[in-house]
Amino acid sequence: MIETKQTFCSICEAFCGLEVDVEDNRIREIRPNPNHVVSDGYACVKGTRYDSIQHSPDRITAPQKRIGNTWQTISWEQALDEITEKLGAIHRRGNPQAIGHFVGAPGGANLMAPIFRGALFGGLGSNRMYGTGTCDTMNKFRVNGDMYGSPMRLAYPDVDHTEFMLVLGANPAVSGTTLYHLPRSRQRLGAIVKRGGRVVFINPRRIETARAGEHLFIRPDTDVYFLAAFCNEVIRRGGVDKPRVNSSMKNFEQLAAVVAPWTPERQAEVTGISAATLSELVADYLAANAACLNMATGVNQGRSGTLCYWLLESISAISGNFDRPGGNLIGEGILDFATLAKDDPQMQCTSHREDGLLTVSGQQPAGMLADDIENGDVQALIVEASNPLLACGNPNGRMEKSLSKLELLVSVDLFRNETGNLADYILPATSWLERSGMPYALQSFAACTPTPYLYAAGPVLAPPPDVRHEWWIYTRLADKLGVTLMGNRAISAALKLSARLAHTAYGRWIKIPELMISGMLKKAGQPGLKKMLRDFPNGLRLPDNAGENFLGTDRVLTEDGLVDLAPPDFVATFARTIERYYQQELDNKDRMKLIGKREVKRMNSSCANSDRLVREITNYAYLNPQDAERIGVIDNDAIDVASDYGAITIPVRITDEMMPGTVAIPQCWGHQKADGLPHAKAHPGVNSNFLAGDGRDSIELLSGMSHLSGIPVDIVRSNRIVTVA
Ligand SMILES: Nc1nc2c(c(=O)[nH]1)N[C@H]1C(S)=C(S)[C@@H](COP(=O)(O)OP(=O)(O)OC[C@H]3O[C@@H](n4cnc5c(=O)[nH]c(N)nc54)[C@H](O)[C@@H]3O)O[C@H]1N2
Ligand SMILES: Nc1nc2c(c(=O)[nH]1)N[C@H]1C(S)=C(S)[C@@H](COP(=O)(O)OP(=O)(O)OC[C@H]3O[C@@H](n4cnc5c(=O)[nH]c(N)nc54)[C@H](O)[C@@H]3O)O[C@H]1N2
Ligand code: SF4
Ligand SMILES: [Mo]
Repeated sequence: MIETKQTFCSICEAFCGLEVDVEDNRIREIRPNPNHVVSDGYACVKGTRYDSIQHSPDRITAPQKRIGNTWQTISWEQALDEITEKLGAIHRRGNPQAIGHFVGAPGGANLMAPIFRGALFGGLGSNRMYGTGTCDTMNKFRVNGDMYGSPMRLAYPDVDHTEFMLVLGANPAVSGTTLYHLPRSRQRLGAIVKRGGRVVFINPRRIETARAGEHLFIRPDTDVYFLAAFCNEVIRRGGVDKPRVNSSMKNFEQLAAVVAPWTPERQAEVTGISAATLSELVADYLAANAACLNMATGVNQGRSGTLCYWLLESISAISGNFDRPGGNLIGEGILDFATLAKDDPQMQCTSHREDGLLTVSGQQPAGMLADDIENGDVQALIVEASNPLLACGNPNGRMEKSLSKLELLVSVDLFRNETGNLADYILPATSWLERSGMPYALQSFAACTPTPYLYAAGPVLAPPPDVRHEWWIYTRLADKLGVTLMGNRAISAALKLSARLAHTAYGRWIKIPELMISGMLKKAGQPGLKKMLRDFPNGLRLPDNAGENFLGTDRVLTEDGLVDLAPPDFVATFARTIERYYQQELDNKDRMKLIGKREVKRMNSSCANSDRLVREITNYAYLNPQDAERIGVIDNDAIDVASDYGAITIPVRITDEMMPGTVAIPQCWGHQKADGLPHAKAHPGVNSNFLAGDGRDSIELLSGMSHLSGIPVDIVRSNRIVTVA
């Protein structure tokens, strides 16, 4: 019998509501849920074709151990015993910090995994927690910490109530946005224009989302000059809301001094956005009754991501658009994550590594992983829901050599991806359809959304018998290692007993994730999980954020309760780097710059093995016709692309979507060695991250963010033949 179940898609942060028809524990069909309180009948093809991933014959359904170049299925007891033995040996050498963890994007959408991975590593005494957070957004957490007092005080654009919106370095129609919730993004952004407003996308590529508004090209990695000049113009035009600045902010004069040299004309020299255009944007921004700003990954991944976000938040703050409807708002979630994070030793805004580099919000820089392994600081690594081999800067393939130096590499994943293919053990984890959950904490609990709501789902499918939840895996490891979880012996003992019993005859009474989700909901005065599932299968819409609830309140978590407009580290870094980078921009005007490109049917490397999503056998380098003519190539010809770090050969596609001087290559391809992913291996493409660097010189020092966008490259026509079909 076919049963229809409601859930939400956990692939990207749009978290669209879905209806899944299930028969005999198999998906018959996945459809958008037309009644979902926010996504309202929208879902993309990655969600509706997830059956090709869920039921893939290549899924890992029991623990795997590498023996030479072959893989052997082993029992959980054997896998956990052997892993524990190796981890225990490192621990006994008195070096818990040499045990590391690396989490990828899907790990962020899993509500329980972070709690238990944090508990295990806290108990072990290791803070070597890396992740792709330093590939996408750690700069924002750094700014939040310094300006508002907690990494999790995260502002979002109030899209549905704004009259003017500027979007830098994001492509919501393809990506589903990041760090705020905007399903049906194209319609909702387009609605701003329909109600008489403006939406302007600033991007080196004329992106898919640009159809919802206007588009301006910007030279990659020059946003800091645009934003500095924008801020300066706001001040020069008298756009500062002085009473608010005086009553709830500090260090305005320092901010004004920092941006003072940056005129519209000076920024135009490097950004490609004319002085007149910038001035007109500022005028409209100030004239609008409500105006908001947003920047995302394309800017975050530049060399000045933290400075850019500081300037963006400062513009919003001083112009009176911050904390007002239609501007940039800070959500009042049902849980105050910002206060929790501030007091959590694993999440504090910054802490120093021995080499002087910073971790932000507890995350080590992914760009330092290879160095840290090579100098012995990391000897064992548990990779959860990630594929760092393709995702991270990998100068000429260095990452593979570094990972192979580990004493122990464990991958917790649904598949044997490229990184897992190098591992000693693969532990099979549940998919989002196999667990109870709520949309990513920031959107549901912290209300980083113009449409606050709560949603919860139970499991849609039963996992294969030997597939396990992360909470179980980390708790069993803690048990075998003799580590206390959550610093509390009683809770730790109860969790360990639950994990021991979870897959015995008593298992059906063990509901740890469900208990915890219910507990969180009830603590916040909301209905528990059972009631949510029964009474609100389409979600529970909460009241809109009316604004005026942050500035001047105790929600500002800085010591003096004031928003800091000029954190000293930011001012110093601006002074140290910005003129120097400006000169480099002027000197290298003719050099091409590389950016990434997300594709609708691929989620990083995660969909690469789906025959229903990926049909092309390679990715392409996208070039403007002018550049193509100069290089002497037509569609499908190959080019050699070289950076200071590596070189690749890739076929081209020519399009006037690209800004002249910029090449876009979709990232997270390059599946030549994907022995566990046969469809991906037959559709391999090229890993553009061979062109990205790693180590200290390739990370942004304020936040540990990897420099993955705006990389200078040289391109020539290639003599090598590449296959495109
Ligand atoms: N379909 C799909 N959806 C995804 C993903 C995916 O792989 N596929 N990945 C998910 C993940 S992990 C994340 S973090 C989010 C990211 O979500 P977004 O932040 O929206 O990421 P992108 O779509 O890469 O958009 C970045 C944009 O920045 C532009 N850009 C590059 N360099 C610069 C620059 O220097 N300045 C400016 N102004 N723009 C620049 C690029 O052209 C690109 O359009 O998307 C998520 N959603
Ligand atoms: N040049 C360039 N490089 C980039 C980027 C860019 O814009 N340009 N973007 C960067 C960004 S923002 C990111 S986030 C990274 C993406 O890199 P990652 O975060 O590493 O994401 P994926 O490559 O998709 O790998 C995710 C893995 O998780 C597994 N998985 C899926 N669901 C689950 C689950 O529920 N549980 C477990 N245990 N495993 C699961 C998948 O099978 C897959 O193997 O790439 C980064 N790299
Ligand atoms: S937009 Fe994102 S959340 Fe919605 S269906 Fe597609 S992948 Fe899933
Ligand atoms: Mo990401």
